Formats: sequence, C-alpha cells, structure tokens
Amino acid sequence: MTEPITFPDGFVWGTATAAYQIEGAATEDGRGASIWDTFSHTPGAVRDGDTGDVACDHYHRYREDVGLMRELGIGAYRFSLAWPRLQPQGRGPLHPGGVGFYDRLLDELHAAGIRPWVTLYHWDLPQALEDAGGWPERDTALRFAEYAAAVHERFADRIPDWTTLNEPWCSAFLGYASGVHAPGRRDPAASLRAAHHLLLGHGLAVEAMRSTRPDLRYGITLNLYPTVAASADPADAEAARRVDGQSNRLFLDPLLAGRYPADVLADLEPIAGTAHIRDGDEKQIAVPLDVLGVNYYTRHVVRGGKPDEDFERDASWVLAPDVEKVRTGAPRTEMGWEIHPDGLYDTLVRVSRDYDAPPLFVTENGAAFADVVDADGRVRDQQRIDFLDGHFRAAARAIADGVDLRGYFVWSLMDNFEWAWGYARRFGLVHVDYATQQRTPKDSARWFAGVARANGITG
Ligand code: IFM
Repeated sequence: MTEPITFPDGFVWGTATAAYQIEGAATEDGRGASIWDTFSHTPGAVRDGDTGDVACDHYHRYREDVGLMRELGIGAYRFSLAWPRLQPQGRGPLHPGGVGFYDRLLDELHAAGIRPWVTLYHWDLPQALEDAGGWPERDTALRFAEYAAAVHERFADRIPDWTTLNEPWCSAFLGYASGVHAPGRRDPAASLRAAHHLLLGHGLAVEAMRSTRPDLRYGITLNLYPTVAASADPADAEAARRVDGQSNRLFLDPLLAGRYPADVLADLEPIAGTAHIRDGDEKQIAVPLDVLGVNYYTRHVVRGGKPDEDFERDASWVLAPDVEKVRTGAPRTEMGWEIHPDGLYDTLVRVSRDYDAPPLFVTENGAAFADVVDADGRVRDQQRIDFLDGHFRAAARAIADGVDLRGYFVWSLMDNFEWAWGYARRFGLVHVDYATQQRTPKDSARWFAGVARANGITG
C-alpha cells in the first residue's frame, strides 16, 4: 500500500499520440509526402527499415481507438494533425481528404465525451517545404503560420486547445544537426537557424489564430531536461551551462522572457551568426501563451573538459560539442534514459520560479519497456505503472509547492512508430500487435484509468 494522493478538481488526465506515429494511410485521400516518409524510406535511416506507411492504421481504426479511450475513461486526447494531409504541398487551400479525416475523428471524440487537444506540428514537414530549404529557411515559418491559420479557421469551433509545435528542440537538432531524425541533415549552423524559425513560426501562428478567436487557448510544447553538473569542477559547471542553454533556455527565454539568453547567443554566434534573428523576431516569439506544455522523460548529468576514452560526441549538442553524458547507476527505460521522477518536479518548479509562466500541462511523460503479451493475453507492465506512479507523485509535489499544473498526458495511448527506433520501442498503455493490428490494454492502461477516475492514486 502506498500513500494516496489527490489532484486538484478539474485536473485533466489524458493520453497523447502523433499523426505520423499512428495514422498510416500514407498515400490515401490526397496526403502528400512528409520529410518522415522520405527519411523512413531511406535505407539505414530507421531501425529494421520500418516506416509509418501503415503504423497503427489509426486512419482506418480511429473509431476503435477512441472507443478504447472511452472504455478507459480517459478525459482528453492530445493528437497532432498531419500537415501533409491538410496541405499536401505545404501551402494553399486545405485538402478535403485531410479535413474529412479530422472531422470524422473529432466527431468520434465529441460523441465519446473526450476533449481534443491538438498539436499543429509534430515533425511531419511537407517534403515540398524541405525541398525549398526546410526550417533553416525563414519562409518555412511563414508557411507554418499560414497553415495554422487555415486549419484554425476550419476547426476552431471544435477544438478548444491549440498547440503550435511539439518539441522544437528535436525538429531543429535531431533533424538538422545529428540527422538521426528527418530530414537527416548534419549541419550545425542550419540547425540553429531552424530552431529560430520554428520559434518564429510559433509566434506568427499564435498571433494569427488568436486574432480571430481570443477565447481559445494557445500554447507550445517543449521537451525540457534538468541538467546537472557531474561534479563541482568548473569544467562540469560550464558543460551544464551549455547543455541547459541549448536544451532549455534557448526555447524558454525567448518564449517567456522575450529575448534569447546572452550566454547562449554568444555560444551560437561563432557557429551560425545571428543575422537570421531579425529585429522584432524576439517580440514576435514572445506572444502571450495561455498554456505551456512540458514533455519530461529524463535528466542530463554532464561532464566537460575530460571526456572518457570511449566518449562519444552527441552531434545534436551543437552548443556543447565536447560535453559527455554521464551514465548514473540509476535504472533506465528501454530507451536507455535514466528514470528520475524528481527531475519532473525540478523542471516544473524551475519553469514556475524562473519565468512568468502560464499554466503548465505535462503534455508527455511515459516510458518504453520490453513488454510481452503473456500466454493468458495479459501484458503485465508493472515497470510502467511504477514509472508513472513515481512521476505522478512528483507532479503532485510540484503542485503542493505552488506550481500551477493543470493536467497530465501520458505518452502514449498505444505502441507506435518510435521514429528512428521504428517499432522496436513500445511506449503504449495499449499494446499493438503490428501483424494483426490487435489492441490489448496493458495492466498500466487499467491502472491509469483508475487514476483518472479517482483523480489521484488511491494507494
Ligand atoms: O515518441 C516521442 C514523441 O513523438 C515525442 N516525444 C518523445 C516520445 C518518445 O521518444
């Protein structure tokens, strides 16, 4: 028996997914190609050559998937709209094929009493826009704002919560620096320009959407990492400053404080210059937010100046190229990420303390484990239950200490296409057999349903 905890009245409990990771139907009803279609079809880019062509076939099975959420009593569903379904070439009028699909999905969610929480961009840039230069080009920010305005005009009556971007850090640095994500480019200067244009696109999009419907909520979702120096050595402190600068403050400061941090600008200037940051951009990025989404998975413990012999550079850390990630002895998920629930507490408290932050939502938290379906058909994923239990408790502590946290979305509703890992990593509350598309709620799904029902952990 563990200590019971209760969350504030009205706390939102939900699950999250993203279009490319679940929808499949990659060429149906007029959908255009995205950078993830191109990338996943590039030999060697994704483990086992997996692609999102079929994924969870959610495009055809959305009724069943919404039904699962209804049965589990889940109150909110965070999902993303596929830009290439709605604008196959990244510009112009919305395509009726994409509009029809999201209309059907929204109908189903409304009928089930599940609140839709929409992300406009979860990494599936139309390939046509990448061909024109992608996020390193300023024009992509303008295209994104136009897309956002068009989608918002069509769906504003049905969607109360609008998130512009999911994890712009990943789009910029995994996509354009280390190249482990689409579009697979390895160009540090381009990645820094991409980060800026993603933020600019966010600011332009929020302004455009709010101008017609100021009554709805607008936000962005960031993946944040508490960053800790491995020792008191000044080289480790400098490593932590650099990693924190690139991972957290490069995004939080312009969004919430209206300017890039001076030390981060000094770090990036020799790599990318600052000419791409034009007068007025910082003001545009700092458009007021109604909510901030926080995705939390792990922390970074870092060492500088004296890498181990087998030190492997992380090419995504363009502002911290000589910094080594230290492996603590703590348990890890199957992704190799340290399990550190206190890091969620630290992140939520830090954002509230250091910034003039809007209400916070945990828009993603969850874990990959090597789940198996037992002979009796059950998936006994106690590790995931323990993981979530620890993180929910950390969130409750943050609330008790004054953080205005309003909701929590578990990543993910179901197993899905885990980007460069393909289908080899399972984050779902619901198990997916990709050969048959059979869905099986794991033990964690039933446990989470109980948490959502009780608005807390009953013990
Ligand atoms: O699967 C991803 C998701 O698309 C974005 N946040 C992290 C998850 C797990 O890696």
